[in-house]
Amino acid sequence: MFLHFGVNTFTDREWGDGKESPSIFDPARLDARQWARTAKEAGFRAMILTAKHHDGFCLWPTATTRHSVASSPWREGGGDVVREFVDACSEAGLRAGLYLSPWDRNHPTYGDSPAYNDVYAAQLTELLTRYGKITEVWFDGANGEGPNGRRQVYDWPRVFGIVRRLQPGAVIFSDAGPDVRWCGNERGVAGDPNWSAVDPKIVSYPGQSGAGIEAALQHGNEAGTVWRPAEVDVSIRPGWFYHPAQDDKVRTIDNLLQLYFTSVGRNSKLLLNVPPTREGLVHTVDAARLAGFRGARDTLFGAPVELRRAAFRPSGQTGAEVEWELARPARPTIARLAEDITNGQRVASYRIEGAEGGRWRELARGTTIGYAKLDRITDGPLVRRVRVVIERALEPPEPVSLQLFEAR
Ligand code: FUL
Repeated sequence: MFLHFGVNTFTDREWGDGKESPSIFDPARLDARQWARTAKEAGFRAMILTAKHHDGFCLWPTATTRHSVASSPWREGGGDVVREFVDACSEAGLRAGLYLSPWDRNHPTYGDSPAYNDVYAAQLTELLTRYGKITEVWFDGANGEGPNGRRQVYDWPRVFGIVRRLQPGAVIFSDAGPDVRWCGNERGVAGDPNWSAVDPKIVSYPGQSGAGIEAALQHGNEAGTVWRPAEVDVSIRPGWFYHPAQDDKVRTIDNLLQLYFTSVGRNSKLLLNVPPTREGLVHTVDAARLAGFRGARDTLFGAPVELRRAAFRPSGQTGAEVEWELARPARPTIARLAEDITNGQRVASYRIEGAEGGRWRELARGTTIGYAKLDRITDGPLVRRVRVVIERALEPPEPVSLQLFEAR
């Protein structure tokens, strides 16, 4: 779960200009445990907080600027949102991640490249040394000019090096990874196909734009040499920050399910943004939708079909069939395929077929599989046997695994 929170929450804006007074930051009932409880109950495994957005306001008391919670009335200037966030994560058994915007519309050094790069490095160092284990660090691609049109040149190798040194276990997210890549849009839709490998020369720094970038982020590259799976970030509301006028525009349960199928179901990870309110709480509408989303997933995946693997038949160099028998005849509504990604990702196209007696009927077809591929089977037949026909693989295929679910 992604949490966008900061001065924009109080000004009703999406991008602050850095001129906000810290005096507006005063979330009267801020309760990071409520965020964590909501996330945990909905089945999330990690939370990522905007420690600093483009406006430059820091949610922790930093030595690098006065533009922070320390200058706000909240907890009389003695508060630390990042601390409360990481503590709530660890109490709830959730992993903690942080977003630190490189673009900073407040800091006076911004645009003076070496000076600001030192500030940014110091901010990152504070975040990665004071708060225990951080499992993901999120680097945004959005980037604008500093005062007087000065263009800030970031030092990405230095930034990534700081994360590696201070939190060697953390996953680094950006358009250009190095560990996890942006999926290329904010609509919640990973590419089809979606390869976890990329050609690192195509998107080489965060915020790069131009022809072919979006497609490279969406699809990865079947001939890619670097493993950089896609992450899908999308908001439960039209905006990333909380706006009261959007309380009736929170995504429906059906819409959230669709997102699940176009992200997790396409070999990606879902990072769903749920922005806290001005009070500092997840809104009741959002919390109710998340609970409904969880319930809907429990129903959809609640009745697994018992399968017994019957055969694995390689065909040629790049094809294969994997066949299963059902313990009893069933009418599956969802198929979940997985490759053993410790051996990379190989399948480029497949179909799933089922048979009751003799004739095989197509239930679903697709391109890449990866760690997870979900297919919905609508109006499918009753079947006693199923098979996955791997039509094309990059290397001789390994047996894929299959789970089937029935409607409850
Ligand atoms: C974008 C930012 O400009 C948005 O405000 C938001 O943080 C989104 C996740 O990334 O690049």
